[in-house]
Amino acid sequence: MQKRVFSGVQPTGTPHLGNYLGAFRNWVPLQEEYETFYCIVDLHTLTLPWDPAALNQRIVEGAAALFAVGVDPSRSVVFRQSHAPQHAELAWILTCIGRMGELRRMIQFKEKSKGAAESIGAGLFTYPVLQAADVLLYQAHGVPVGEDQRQHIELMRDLAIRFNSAFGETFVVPEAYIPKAGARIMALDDPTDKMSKSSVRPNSVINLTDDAALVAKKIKSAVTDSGSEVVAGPEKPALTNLLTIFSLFDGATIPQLEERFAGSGYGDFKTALAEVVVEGLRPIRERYLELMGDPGELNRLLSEGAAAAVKVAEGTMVTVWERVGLGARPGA
Ligand code: AQP
Repeated sequence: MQKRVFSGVQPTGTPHLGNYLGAFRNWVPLQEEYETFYCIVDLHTLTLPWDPAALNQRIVEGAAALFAVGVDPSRSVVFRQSHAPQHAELAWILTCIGRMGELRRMIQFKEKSKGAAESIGAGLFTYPVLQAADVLLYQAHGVPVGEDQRQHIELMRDLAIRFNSAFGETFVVPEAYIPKAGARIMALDDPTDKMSKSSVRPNSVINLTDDAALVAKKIKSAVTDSGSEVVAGPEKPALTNLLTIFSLFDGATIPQLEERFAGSGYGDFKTALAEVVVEGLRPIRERYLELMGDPGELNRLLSEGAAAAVKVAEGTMVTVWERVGLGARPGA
């Protein structure tokens, strides 16, 4: 059987350069080698306050972004998480074998609950278990994600191993596929903070939908480090981030770029960076806008994807039901 890959994106806002460089661009070549499942994880979005009136639009935008970067609906199963109810069902069973202590250690929970741990929704606490269900349902071998998800993949491995040893071999134990470069793109206005969809600082993020003038403006206003040399290094976190972005679009290594920009100031470097990013994003943006012109077709593709996903997910649930002693699945 061809090995499988699963990954997801939350419809929490417009996808950005970090999502693209850390995740989406790596999802495209995997279609050559693997059976690929890419999911708009809408149930995850409910873990923090959300706008019900905007959610559906965000989901369609997430699908458009994936197709615009080159995910091909004829080769990948692209679907909405909430349209495969097995995700929530398996999440419950895994929650019952998950441990409070291991969930309490999740860095994302600590960051996102920021001191409000007592009043935050319980879904934010258990969401890594839903994420484990997302992947384990498809018996995925690989999970291509950015660095921020490493700890959650460790947790899903632990849950799979624990389930297999308690109830018998059921799940493939997945591995994180984290790219060597681009796995953590930082905010343009603060290189200590991850570039994030839900950021309230518009100049911190380059969205895949930003036009050329806006990209240039945001790059021009990006913070830099002290000194004037275009070099990467631990004392130059802002330049390291910008050089990483340059390198991923241009193909040159960071040492080659340092050589290319030796003697240039930050201004010239930023002008060149803006050109490279604008050119790199141009075809994605154009395709995205074209796809967004036909939301009916995007919804049709998502429905087709959901039908294919449910078949695989239900197959896993039939086994899980038997293994945990719930017996035959209704309708199986
Ligand atoms: N800054 C980033 N650099 C590299 N990769 C990143 N990813 C997210 N931010 C960066 C990767 O993008 C994929 C989809 O992310 P997600 O939708 O699951 O959201 P997230 O990881 O919680 O981060 P966001 O996009 O910033 O959203 P919010 O603000 O809602 O938390 C994942 O593979 C992720 O690793």
